[in-house]
Amino acid sequence: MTELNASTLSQLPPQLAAPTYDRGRLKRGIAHFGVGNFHRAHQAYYIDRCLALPGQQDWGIVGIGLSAGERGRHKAAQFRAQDCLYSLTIAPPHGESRVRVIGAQLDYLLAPEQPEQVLALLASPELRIVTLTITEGGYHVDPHTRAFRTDHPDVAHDLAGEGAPRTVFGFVAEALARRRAAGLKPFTVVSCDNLRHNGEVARAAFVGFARARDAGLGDWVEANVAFPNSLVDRITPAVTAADARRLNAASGLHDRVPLVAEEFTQWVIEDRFSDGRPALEQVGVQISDEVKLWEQVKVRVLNAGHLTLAYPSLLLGLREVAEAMRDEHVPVLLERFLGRDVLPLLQAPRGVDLQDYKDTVLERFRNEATHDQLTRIASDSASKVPVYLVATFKQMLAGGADRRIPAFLLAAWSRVLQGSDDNGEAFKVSEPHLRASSRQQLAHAAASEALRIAPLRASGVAGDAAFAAAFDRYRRALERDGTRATLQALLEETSG
Ligand code: CS2
Repeated sequence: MTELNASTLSQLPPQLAAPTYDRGRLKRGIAHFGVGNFHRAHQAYYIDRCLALPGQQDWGIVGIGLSAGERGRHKAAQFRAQDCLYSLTIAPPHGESRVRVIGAQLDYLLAPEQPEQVLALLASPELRIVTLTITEGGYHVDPHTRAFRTDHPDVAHDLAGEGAPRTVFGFVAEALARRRAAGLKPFTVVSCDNLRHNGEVARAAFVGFARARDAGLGDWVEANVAFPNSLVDRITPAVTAADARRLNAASGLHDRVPLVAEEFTQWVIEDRFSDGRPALEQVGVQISDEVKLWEQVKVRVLNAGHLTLAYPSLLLGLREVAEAMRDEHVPVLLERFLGRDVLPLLQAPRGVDLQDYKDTVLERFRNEATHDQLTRIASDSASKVPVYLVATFKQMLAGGADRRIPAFLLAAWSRVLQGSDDNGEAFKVSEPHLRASSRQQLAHAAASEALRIAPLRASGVAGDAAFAAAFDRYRRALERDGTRATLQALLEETSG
C-alpha cells in the first residue's frame, strides 16, 4: 500500500490519475467552508481539472473547518497527514471504477484554533472566491421573509464582536470589512448547497449579518459582492471504515479519507463573479442563466425522490439505495410520485425533457457500486423536507391533487424519526435541526396538530382536512399493519 502525501505523488501506481500541475506554484484563490465528502467529490474535482489547464493556477482551494470538537480536529489531522491529498473513486453504474487523486485542496484551517490565519487568508488579494456547503439549515434565513435570524447564540456572539468569530458569517463579514478598508475588491460568495435560489439565500444571510453588524458594511456588501446561484449534483455516499478499507484495497493507497462518488456530475452556475473565476466551462461546468429552473428540477425530482425512497425503505429493513431500487414496491411508489405528482408541476430548462431527466435519476439510484446509505439521505430531514417537498405539496393542494402519496410519505417520515424498522432493528438518522418536541408531535399528536411542525409550515398541509385525514390513516396503518402492507395497499388504491 502506498502512503498518500506530497512526497509520494510522483510514485503513485500508474493506473491512478494524479495531479499533473505543480501544487507548490498554485495560488490560494478559493476558500471553502464545510469540507465534507460532497465538496471533495464535486467542486474540488472540477477545480482539480481546471488547475491542470494552462493559465489556471490561481484557483487552489483552502478548506476551513468551523468546529474544533473531537471530530473536527480528527478530520483536520487526517487531511494534514496527507498534505490534503485524497483519492476519489468514480463509480460508473456498470463496469470498472477509476481512481483519481485530487490535489486541489492545498491546506486546511481549523477556524476556532487559527482564526487570524483564516481572516488573513480571506482578506488577502489572491483570495477571490468563497464557496460554501454549510447545509440547507445553515443559513439562518427565514424562508418566508428572507430575513437573517440573529437569535442563534453563535451569531449573536459574532454580532457582539467580542473575540474571534465563530460562524461563517462572522468570518466573512470581518474579512470583507478588512478588504473594504484596504481598498480591495470583495470576493464572490458561491453557495453550493441544495437550496432553491441558493445565491439569493446566501445574499440574504451575508448582507443581513453585515448590516446587523454595521449598516455601512451591509450596504457595501449588497452593492459589491456577487452571490451567483448554482446547482450542484453528484451522489456522494458517506464512507464507513469498512468502505474505506474496500476503497483502499482497490486503489492500493493507504488513504485516511478516501471517497467514492457516482460518475454523473453536474454544476450549473450563473456568470456573476466579483473578481474573476476559473475557466469552469472548460471542465464541463454549465454557465447558465437558467440556474433557478435547474435547481427546482433537481431538488424536486432527485432529492425529493431520495426521500421518497428512503422513508419506506428504512422501515422495511433496507439500508442502501440500490437495494431499495430492487424492492418490489418502493420503485413503483417512486415512479408514481415523481411521474404523476411532481413532473407536471415543473418547468423544464431549455432542451431538457423532464421524463428523461427523471429516468436518468432513477438509473443513478440503481448504481450498486456507490453503496449509498438510506440513513444518509433520511438524516436532517427537517432541513430537507422544506426544500425538497414543501413546494410540491403546496402546489398539489392548490391544484386539488390526490393527497395520498404525500400523506403516506410524511407518515413514514414520522416513523423513521423513531429510529427503528418493522423488524425492530435500530438505525441512526440524525436531526440536528428538529426539536425533540416536534418529533413527538409528528409521531403522536392529532393529525392536524402533528402536521403543524415548523418544517411543514409553509406547505399548508395541517389546514387541509383531506391531507390530515390521509396522514392519520397511514400513520395508524404503518403502526398496525406494518410498512409492506400499508405500501402495497397505497399502491393498489392509487393505481390506474
Ligand atoms: C441527498 C443528496 O441527502 C440528500 O439530501 O439527496 O445528498 C444528494 O445525494 C445530492 O444532492 C446529489 O447531488
